Amino acid sequence: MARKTTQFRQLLNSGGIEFLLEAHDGMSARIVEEAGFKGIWGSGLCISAAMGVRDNNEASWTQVLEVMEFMSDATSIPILLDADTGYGNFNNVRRLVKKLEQRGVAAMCIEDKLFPKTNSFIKGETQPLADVDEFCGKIKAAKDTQADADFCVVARVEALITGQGQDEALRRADAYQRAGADAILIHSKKPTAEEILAFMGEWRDTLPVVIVPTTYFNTPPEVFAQAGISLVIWGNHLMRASITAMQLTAARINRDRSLSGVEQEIATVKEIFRLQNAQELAQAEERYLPAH
Ligand code: SPV
Ligand code: MG
Repeated sequence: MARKTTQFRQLLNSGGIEFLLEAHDGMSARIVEEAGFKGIWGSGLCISAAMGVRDNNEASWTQVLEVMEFMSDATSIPILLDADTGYGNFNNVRRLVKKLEQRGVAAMCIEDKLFPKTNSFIKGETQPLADVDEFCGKIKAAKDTQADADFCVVARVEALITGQGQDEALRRADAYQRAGADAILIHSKKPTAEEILAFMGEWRDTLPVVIVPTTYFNTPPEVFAQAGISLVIWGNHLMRASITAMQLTAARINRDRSLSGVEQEIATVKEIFRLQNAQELAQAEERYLPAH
């Protein structure tokens, strides 16, 4: 099997449209792979939510790194980490790239905002953008640091989120391409894909484009494919699904003071063991533990 970095680069450059699904820990990452996805989005929103903190860099970057290591160890498909702003300046980005490569993370996405960031769906218009040259320095620093030529840096443009318009989005995407980014993520919080499609109409460059259609979820994937989008990220849906499942289950157990109502609705304990690959340990015990 190709290196995870190579797998991710192939996804970006497949010539067609590919899809990543969000995961936020080892278990959810394994579930994404089992479902048949070819790659995983390490969502900053969902990783922080799983920790019970906000998407404002309240979790430290090494805490995120620890989660990434569990996710990477649990899977054989590539992970694109949502690395927010890179957790500092170019120098923090350099160290981040080194550590991500050591832990088997195939790619990272950095966004042109300021540390500490705020989620794009919280008062997006009021969020300050990074200076273009400063952000280009981060991209260059990342590309100069990576040891594996296939490690990918996705540059995320937030100009549409902050309401600065297409010209600014295109100016930034162009600068990030020239700085060496491997792909552009153009983000939008509109309920339709209109501004994304308008961006694609102007973006005549060769760099692959990545989108996160959380708010324009009704757009059929064929529309994205026709627009020339390379990678679609389903950004937060395992976290949201698990929140609903946990809320319903907690309320029911509390109300019934009994497990009988939920037992048929939830995964078995055996299913947990299967997902943890308990079988492999049983076989290893046969092999390595002394027989009694
Ligand atoms: C994330 O999943 O953390 C993202 C996408 O960055 S968004 O929440 O839309 O900003
Ligand atoms: Mg994020």
